[in-house]
Amino acid sequence: MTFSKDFLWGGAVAANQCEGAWNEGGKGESIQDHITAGTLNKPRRFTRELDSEEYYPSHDGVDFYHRYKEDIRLFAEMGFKVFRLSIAWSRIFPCGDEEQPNEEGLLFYDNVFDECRKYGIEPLVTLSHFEIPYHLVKTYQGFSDRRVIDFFVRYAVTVFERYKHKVKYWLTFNEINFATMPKGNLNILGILDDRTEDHNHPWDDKERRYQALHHVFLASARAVAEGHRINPQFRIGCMLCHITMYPLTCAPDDMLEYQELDHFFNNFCGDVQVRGEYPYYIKNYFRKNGIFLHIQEEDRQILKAGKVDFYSFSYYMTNCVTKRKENVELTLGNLMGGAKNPYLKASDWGWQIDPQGLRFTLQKLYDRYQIPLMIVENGIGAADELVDGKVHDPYRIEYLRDHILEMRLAVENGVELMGYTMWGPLDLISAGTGEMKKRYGFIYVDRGNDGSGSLARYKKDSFYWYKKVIASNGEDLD
Ligand code: BGP
Repeated sequence: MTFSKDFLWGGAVAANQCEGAWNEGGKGESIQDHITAGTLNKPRRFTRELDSEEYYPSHDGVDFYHRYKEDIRLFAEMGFKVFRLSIAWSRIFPCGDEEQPNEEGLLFYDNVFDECRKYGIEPLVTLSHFEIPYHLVKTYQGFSDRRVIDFFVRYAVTVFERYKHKVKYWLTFNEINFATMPKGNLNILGILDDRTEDHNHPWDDKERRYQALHHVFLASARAVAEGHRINPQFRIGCMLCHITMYPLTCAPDDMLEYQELDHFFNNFCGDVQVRGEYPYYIKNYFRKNGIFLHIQEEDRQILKAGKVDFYSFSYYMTNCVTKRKENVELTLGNLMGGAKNPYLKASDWGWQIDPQGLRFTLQKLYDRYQIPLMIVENGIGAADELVDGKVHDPYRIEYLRDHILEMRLAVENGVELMGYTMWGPLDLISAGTGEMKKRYGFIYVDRGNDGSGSLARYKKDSFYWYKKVIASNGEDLD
């Protein structure tokens, strides 16, 4: 057994990290338009008002809005079968609560999808990738207000109807399980408490956060049901950030700690979206912590009727968990760090590299759900150097090769895997640090952290390598 003939090879981006044109074409402000640039050592900041002294990287992105034709042509040259991108909700409904959509925004994505189709590339569209319209945050405190579910569903139905002949694959909320952490208040749920001074350490009301997440589950489930009604051919998935963890030691305490965190962060949201109901361990957690959610009887029906068709996830790194409080070496990571694994090396941004962990994860997820899986983000952020128009990036080739090899082994073991979209085929703004310097792409973009540079595109060595990988359907990884 190996990759199926129609395996979806490609790459993934998000609107706010590449489009730019933040206030063109009738687009409204999204929360991302208020987040400043940062670095590994200088956290990004959310400013309620735009500050002319600050640099907001989403405003220009890497100018995909104006250069999508060139970029999609380069993806086609690599042989992409699929291109994952998000629709910026605030391009379609600038405030989020209007009755009528913004035609210019709809037209932009018509053009992008037509361009993909021209080359036989399937678009895979995320409806919400950390991009809730800012107006919904200011006026409703995002999804903490039940009315926002209807606004989201209106947006989803609008784009499903409009693109029903152009797009078959959809994801509802990017890394939805981010909302299980206080930091997910803003990005996923659109909650910005007046008492919050630093969005990285927000004022957190757990009950409100989980209530808002309940509303996000409903919004997602209703979108799935509407999507299936509009076009029964649609395949609509959930999307989680799967942070695979290991117990740091074989102490039984560490094993139980691992199980608890794994349930809480990795399994909970997927269980709701795949199985259509809340799992026992989270109900117990709510009970123990005095969290009472308003869940109406019809909500249960909605969750059941809106189960996803496939499970997709991001995978970059792994970490360890332990009950021990002292003498624990720590590591950084995507959304969260953890205890350092002595058997692994890390990227320059401190994310531990663990290809075998990907095989483990695929097998774990398939054991759990037995529905098709898709890896929709995977890659390594590195400080590439452009010299004489060339970028030599053997470290990226090595990272991706090792992960694809493990992915192949999981498929050989019987895991049903639909596709693989590496993260950031085109260098783009880092979500975590707001930098350009942390590059993932096969295509180098001449742009600096401060917004300098010509924005010209250059093919890296990995560009030619990935082209071979796709042409050989994952057989030729050398
Ligand atoms: C995920 C996000 C992406 C992406 C990626 C890499 O959490 O879904 O938007 O950016 O992580 O993270 P970073 O950009 O911080 O390196």
